[in-house]
Amino acid sequence: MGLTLTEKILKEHLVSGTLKPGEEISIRIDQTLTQDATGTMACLQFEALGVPRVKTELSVSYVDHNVLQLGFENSDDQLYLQNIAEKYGLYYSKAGNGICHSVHIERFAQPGKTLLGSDSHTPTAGGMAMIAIGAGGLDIAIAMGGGPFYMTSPRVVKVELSGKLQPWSTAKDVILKVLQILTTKGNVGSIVEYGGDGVKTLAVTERATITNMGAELGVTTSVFPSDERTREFLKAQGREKCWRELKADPDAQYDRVIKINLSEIEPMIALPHSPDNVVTVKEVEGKKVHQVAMGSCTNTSLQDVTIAAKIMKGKHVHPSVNCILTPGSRQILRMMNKEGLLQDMLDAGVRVTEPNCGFCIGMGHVPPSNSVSLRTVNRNFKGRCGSATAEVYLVSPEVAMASAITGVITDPRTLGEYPKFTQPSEYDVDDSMILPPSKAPESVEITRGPNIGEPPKNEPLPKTLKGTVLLKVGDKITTDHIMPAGQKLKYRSNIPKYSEFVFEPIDPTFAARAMAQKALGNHNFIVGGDSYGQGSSREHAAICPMYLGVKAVIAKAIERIHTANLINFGIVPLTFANADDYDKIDQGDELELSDVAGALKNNKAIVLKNKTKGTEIPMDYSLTERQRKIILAGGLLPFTREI
Ligand code: MIC
Ligand code: SF4
Repeated sequence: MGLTLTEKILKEHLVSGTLKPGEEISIRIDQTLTQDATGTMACLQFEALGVPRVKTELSVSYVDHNVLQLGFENSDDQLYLQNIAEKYGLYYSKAGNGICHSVHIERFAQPGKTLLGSDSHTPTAGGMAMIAIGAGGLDIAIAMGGGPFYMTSPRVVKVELSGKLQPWSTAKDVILKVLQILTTKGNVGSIVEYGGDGVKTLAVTERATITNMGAELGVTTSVFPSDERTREFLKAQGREKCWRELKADPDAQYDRVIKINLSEIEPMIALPHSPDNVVTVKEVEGKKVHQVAMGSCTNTSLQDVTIAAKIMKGKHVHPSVNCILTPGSRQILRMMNKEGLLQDMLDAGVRVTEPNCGFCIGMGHVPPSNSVSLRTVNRNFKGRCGSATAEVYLVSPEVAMASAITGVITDPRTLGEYPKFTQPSEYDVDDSMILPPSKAPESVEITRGPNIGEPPKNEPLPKTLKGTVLLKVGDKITTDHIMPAGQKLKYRSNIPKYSEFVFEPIDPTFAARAMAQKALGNHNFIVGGDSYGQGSSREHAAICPMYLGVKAVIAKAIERIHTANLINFGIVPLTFANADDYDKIDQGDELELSDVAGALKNNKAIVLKNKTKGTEIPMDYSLTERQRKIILAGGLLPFTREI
């Protein structure tokens, strides 16, 4: 039987286990990527491992999330990251050089390799035929130290593309269509593999838009084949020698096949507040918009910005709209400058910022209260933009620009002829803002500002857990709810301080209540609904609750990366054996998990006692032996030190 592309790459990297869906495997990691918001903790943890030099083929540390340097915290983090990179053998992409995923595709991604990144949009590099996976910072630290990455052998879903995109329909509309079909729920443990005749009509950067936002499906990653289009892109980046052809065997077997005819794709839009709340733009045309923001790792390729600038040329942003463009990388910004596209944007009244994550993560450009913001980003979770009442819609650059001109949601097909764009035969390469590691690492001193703390320590799991349900939440709680970013980002290296904001958007009293219970020696519980912990890979959504004494999360379903992070920090992730039992627990109830340590050790059933209601509730967990041992040890760091 033939192999899928996914199986081929995984097979080449398999360290342990067999490629049977659902089984635990571990794979060798060729490349790692970290960004500043998750990277400081990853590096602190890497230091704690005591490995003198990274053992991967390539590790890159990017600064892109928090570049404004509004206070010393931010600048201290950057200096620390730069020193660590110099000393331990990482490349360091300076603030201003661009968003990690955009720069990685341009300068480092390589067909057939594995990439582990401390950011949930790491799958962007799947557009370059990599198995690229998002994980918590501690997993990245271990991979940098040469350790394998443990994961569930995936089910492979094929998306078979036929036809060709029509003018004004884009790669963004394709992934929005896929999200409409697969939704953000129920895809844990799968990898989406693209194939079919339509693949060759898409450039690498268009593929990267699709794999990027594949993260919103909750899948492990998404991957495209490596073909002549891949070679063309690598050649234009001066990296043709990295190319190799890679595709699935014709008789490969898939767990599910979804067919999409690109010729039938229309401009799409995700309505507030979920990326899978997708309809056609036609259905919501005419709604007044207050802000249009183009940027993020999803949609600022050269193609995206060129078409956007051509749409804006000779036009002007509507007087009641605030229009922002944040290019994905310095390479793109420099090319926009040289090709006069920047001028067109500036003339049109577009506000252009330096390349970074920026507004995508609520760092500035917060829309007004109760307003409508049209964004080309990948997530529209409530509050992520920095305003709790604004409504964020996700669209392609084409829809964004058309709407910026008219001031209302606009189907771009009404603009007439589609601007021309030809993929460049040569990108303008200048790697001067990517610093190589030091040749004299012994002499590099690590500077640690006052905001840089230590990774917090945890005790082994107590035999029995007893305590209160400190918070009961509903479905689709994202890591943005658990551990808000935006202006709080600067505390990512300071766990005691950052912990003060756990669950702040839902219940600002949470942290104080948790600390009070912890001081009394009680264990804290969180109860959640479906898709608990979706979104960002930030391990802080586990580290900070750990710091606040949270010992177990009980939910209807917990997302993949968040589950892994909970395990990594010794928090027991449990699901209801019967989803309806969710209704049998209220906030404030006293719970007990007697001899949970023994049950985990022996892989035995766990029953939760609700002491307030006098009921017993059966729990489910699907944890491998290794994961159970990690939880018993109090987390991955103590576990790694034990072995
Ligand atoms: C995001 O898009 O939510 C982020 C910010 O890039 C996060 C990482 C983080 O929280 O630092 C992600 O996607 O993993
Ligand atoms: Fe940055 Fe936004 Fe991409 Fe996350 S989704 S890496 S915040 S641009």
